[in-house]
Amino acid sequence: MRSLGRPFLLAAMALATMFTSGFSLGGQQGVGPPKPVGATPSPRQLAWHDLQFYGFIHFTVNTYTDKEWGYGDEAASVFTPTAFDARQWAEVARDAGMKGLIITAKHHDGFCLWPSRFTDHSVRSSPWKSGAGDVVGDLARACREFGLKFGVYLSPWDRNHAEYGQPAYLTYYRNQLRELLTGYGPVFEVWFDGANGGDGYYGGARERRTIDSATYYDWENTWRIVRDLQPQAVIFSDAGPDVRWVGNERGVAFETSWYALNREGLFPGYPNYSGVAAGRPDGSAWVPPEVDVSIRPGWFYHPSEDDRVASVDRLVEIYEQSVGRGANLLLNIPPDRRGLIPEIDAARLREFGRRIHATYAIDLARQARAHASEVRGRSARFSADRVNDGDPSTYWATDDDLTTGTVDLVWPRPIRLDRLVLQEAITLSQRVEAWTIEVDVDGRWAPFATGTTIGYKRIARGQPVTTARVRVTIAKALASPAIATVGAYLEPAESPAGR
Ligand code: FUL
Repeated sequence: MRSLGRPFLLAAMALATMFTSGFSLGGQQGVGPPKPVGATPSPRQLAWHDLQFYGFIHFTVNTYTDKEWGYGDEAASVFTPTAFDARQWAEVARDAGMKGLIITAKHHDGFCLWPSRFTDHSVRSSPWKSGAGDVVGDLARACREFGLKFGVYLSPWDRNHAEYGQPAYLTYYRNQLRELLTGYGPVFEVWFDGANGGDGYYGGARERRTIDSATYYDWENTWRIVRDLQPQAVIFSDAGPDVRWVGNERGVAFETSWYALNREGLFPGYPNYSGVAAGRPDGSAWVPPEVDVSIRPGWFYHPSEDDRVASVDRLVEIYEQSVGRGANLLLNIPPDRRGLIPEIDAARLREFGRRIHATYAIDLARQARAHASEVRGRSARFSADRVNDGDPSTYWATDDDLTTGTVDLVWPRPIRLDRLVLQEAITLSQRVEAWTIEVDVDGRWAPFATGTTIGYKRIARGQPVTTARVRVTIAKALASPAIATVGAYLEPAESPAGR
């Protein structure tokens, strides 16, 4: 080393500085991160994206009257769980891989699963635990015990309440919201439903009440209560502000799905929602979609649907069409009349959890070397190997003037894979509009999968293939791509159980 002399050393150090600090030989830019090109997520939304999968609990008088929408005249005496156990719900949810549970604290029928101070129409008037029970409290506790987050659904439409449709009902609704947000510990999501069918019991009036969904609820002031009391909670509704409805209940997110949305004029129950559900690349607000779907045809438990519980294959399909398209999955798992997740549903969920874990536990890309067509400012900070370093906060990026690029994964020996997972650095907004993945088969590139948007996560599923080289091409982007992850996975050989 000494014999090389001082001038050589200085030159080598200068070169090393250029490459590690990313000095661009092109010179047209520095080495800072790319700038966002539109809406970006808030910290509470980023935390929400990380959850990916959680459950919905639909449970109320409907469970006992065999209805989907109670009219509001159901006597509290019908609510008679015989073996209620919220710990069983939470245990099943955890085993399925869920990260939280959201409960219908009050559905459209108005019956409250917690002993609200503002009405007698609640568990307090039911025979269950002689009126001393609290479903919401028991679930919040069970979620804490099993490491799950806890969320609430409070139906704005209340077919029981005499004052529904008048300003006084809003006071009642907000009082209930405050009870739920102050009495049960941290809440991760508050779910505001847009449904409103008009007719109901309404304290005995038994009539049709139409409200103007755009103005009646004065949503901005209701949502402020959530911000004040649980600032970390995301607010879900057709209009966001944090999370939006995907626009269907079939368990499928849009193939091309933009997180951004123009929220102006939107509200829960917005009539032309299908026109806005996919988002838009130039939308002003970050409002990512959530896919809500039930494991059974109905949202509530019906004995007649015991043989229509989604199969494990169907659940995997739902997962890959929701989480795999950058949305979060809210899977409904309704308790039965005992107050338990039925055995058949529980078995499916556990088998599903095992299958997802077995497929995605080992990222084969970690053993590959990554190479990129370009690296932003030639900086190690944005180099190709950021896509498979196991750290989703780092990313491969190109210079600002490029909106295309390729990154290759190369393994020392061929591996077998059937899924690739792409993730964008979403703190820089959503950028990619089109990508393709090819695999090297006998020295030639063969198509594996192709798609459009990526966002938080895109699961690309193809035929199982043995290869030592994968190429991801970003073919079109709103701005220079920033790719956080390229992962490679293989679903283990099929086991017939539980399908
Ligand atoms: C809908 C409601 O009308 C259904 O009963 C269910 O709660 C679903 C999740 O949202 O709007």
